[in-house]
Amino acid sequence: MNRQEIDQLVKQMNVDTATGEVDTRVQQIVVRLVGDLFQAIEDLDISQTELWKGLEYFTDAGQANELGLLAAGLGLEHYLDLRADEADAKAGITGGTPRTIEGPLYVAGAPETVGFTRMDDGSETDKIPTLFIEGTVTDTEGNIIPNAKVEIWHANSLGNYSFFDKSQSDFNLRRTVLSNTDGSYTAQTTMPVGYGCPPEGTTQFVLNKLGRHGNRPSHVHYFVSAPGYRKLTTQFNIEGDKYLWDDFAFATRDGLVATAMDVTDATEIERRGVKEAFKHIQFNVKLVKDAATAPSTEVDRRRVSA
Ligand code: MBD
Ligand code: FE
Repeated sequence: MNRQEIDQLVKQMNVDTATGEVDTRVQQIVVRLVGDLFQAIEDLDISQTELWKGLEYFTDAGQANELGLLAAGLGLEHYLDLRADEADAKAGITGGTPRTIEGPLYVAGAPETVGFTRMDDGSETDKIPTLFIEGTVTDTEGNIIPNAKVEIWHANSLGNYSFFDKSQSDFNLRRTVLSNTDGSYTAQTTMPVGYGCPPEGTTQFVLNKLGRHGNRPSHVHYFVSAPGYRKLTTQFNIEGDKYLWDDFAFATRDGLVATAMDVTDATEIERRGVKEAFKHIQFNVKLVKDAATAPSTEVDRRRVSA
């Protein structure tokens, strides 16, 4: 079939058959996607068996709750970031910390403190270095933003995230810290290790078919929000990781690479109240003022709330 015949057929089956109330936006998207699928079947001569294997794949990926992971791995989530950047540029919005993907592993409801937070439950302090993350939240001109909500989450020494990894304590390595009156925040935690897709999972299954790995560099996620500012979804990725610029989720970006400095000075160790040398990362966040003309940065997606 040619495209005209395809579009005619899709319209006959999905538009002309309407007898009830129509959600015109959903109708528009369904008609387009079904037409594009039929076209791909034509162009690639996709067989019936291949089509059913594809649908079975989505069944399995959904049952495994891996569709969010698949969206990251196929670059869909990063593509949406690039589109959001483009929309911002068109609206004349510049500056501020770059955005990058949320990923599928956020959990709402983490414990909240002001200024300082201890993120780890202490179970890994003998295994991996302590990490102090410090930074300020400012506007794009450098004016401090007190009381900004800084939500931080990251993986443990095995690259696993609490809640999804039931062996970890509740909200381990997940915290909300409000910036101080001077705009600063400090998080004491443990060094994250890069995530790898479950090797027997549905996402890695398709990555294998593409000859791709499913690894992320060591990284730390952020949501940063404050009244009057655009919500920022971002991460820093840590210098020195072999996957820094080979991230299966394409989240590493210029301006989001952090260097973990070794701190060995005895007075610094004592001042921090830790026993040994530790790592230190500075991650300052610049928020962009909200404006009526600015595209929204709020994304409504299903998130776990524990
Ligand atoms: C992660 O930790 C992550 O950040 C993404 C994007 C996908 C899988 C695991
Ligand atoms: Fe992550």
